Amino acid sequence: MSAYSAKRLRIIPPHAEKFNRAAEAVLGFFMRMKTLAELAFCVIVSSWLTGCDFPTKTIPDPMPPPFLSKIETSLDSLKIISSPNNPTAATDTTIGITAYVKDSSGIRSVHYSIISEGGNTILATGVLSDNGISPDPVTGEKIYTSFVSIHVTTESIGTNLIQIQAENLSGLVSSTLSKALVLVNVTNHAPQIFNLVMPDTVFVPASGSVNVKVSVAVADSEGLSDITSVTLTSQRPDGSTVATYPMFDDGSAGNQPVFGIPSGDAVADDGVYTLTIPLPSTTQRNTYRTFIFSATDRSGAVSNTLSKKIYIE
Ligand SMILES: [Ca+2]
Ligand SMILES: [Ca+2]
Repeated sequence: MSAYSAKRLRIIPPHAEKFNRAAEAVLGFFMRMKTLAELAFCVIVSSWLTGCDFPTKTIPDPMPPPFLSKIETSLDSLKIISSPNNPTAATDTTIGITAYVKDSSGIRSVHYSIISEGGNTILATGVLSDNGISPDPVTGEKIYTSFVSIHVTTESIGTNLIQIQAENLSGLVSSTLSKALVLVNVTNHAPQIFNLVMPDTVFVPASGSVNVKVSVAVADSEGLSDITSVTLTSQRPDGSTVATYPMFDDGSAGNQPVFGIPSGDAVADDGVYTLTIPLPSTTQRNTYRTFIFSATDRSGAVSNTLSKKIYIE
């Protein structure tokens, strides 16, 4: 082969080929190091520019609902005169309600409800305003105000609740903030209970259970709707309390939660309150329990008490 041909074919000796591969490996190593160094440099500079938050990804908190920080009312309690013959005398009144709201996205509405003790009657419901129109003094400061007229009946005597909720423009609703509004009947009379009906002795069966029915009649000068509770308290011979149970004037409409059976009441809303107590076969025999009865009205007045022993055989 001529010198020309050898040059054209670029014949490379073996030791030169090893040298080339080593050179390529060293070059590749430095290129990778250069890339890593550039990356590290970017991270350091970016962290410095962004307050060291890069490259961590943070998940933003979900938008919080509005927050009610305080309720103020122009009165906490109201004395009224109420009787069955004059149930709403001097009881139409106006109360100022103010709610303090915190929210970052804007408030759509602030609702109020005034609910009677036990939640059976809504005395008033509506919205509070932050429009700068009297009684709201300043618009847009997130203090919501309104005058609310309430019409009081015998059902609203007692501890009513003013409940406030706010909704923001995102549709998120605050938790309910409540404040008591106590309506006191200054001419109230305590209830009376009478005509207690219950067995002297009960025989516990060898298996299953036996039902013991007890009832008591209640009266109140302000009417039966003034009664909020009639209770039976069971005591051991040493005077310690076993439990206090509610009694019912429901005409045995459905099971009562106390024992999961109907109350045994004969007629609904006649002022005779009843409770049926199931005694299982495991009940302790040859002892007695003392049952004590009383009633409470909407003004918190407690009746006389009646008590009677029941022997368990
Ligand atoms: Ca009463
Ligand atoms: Ca009844």
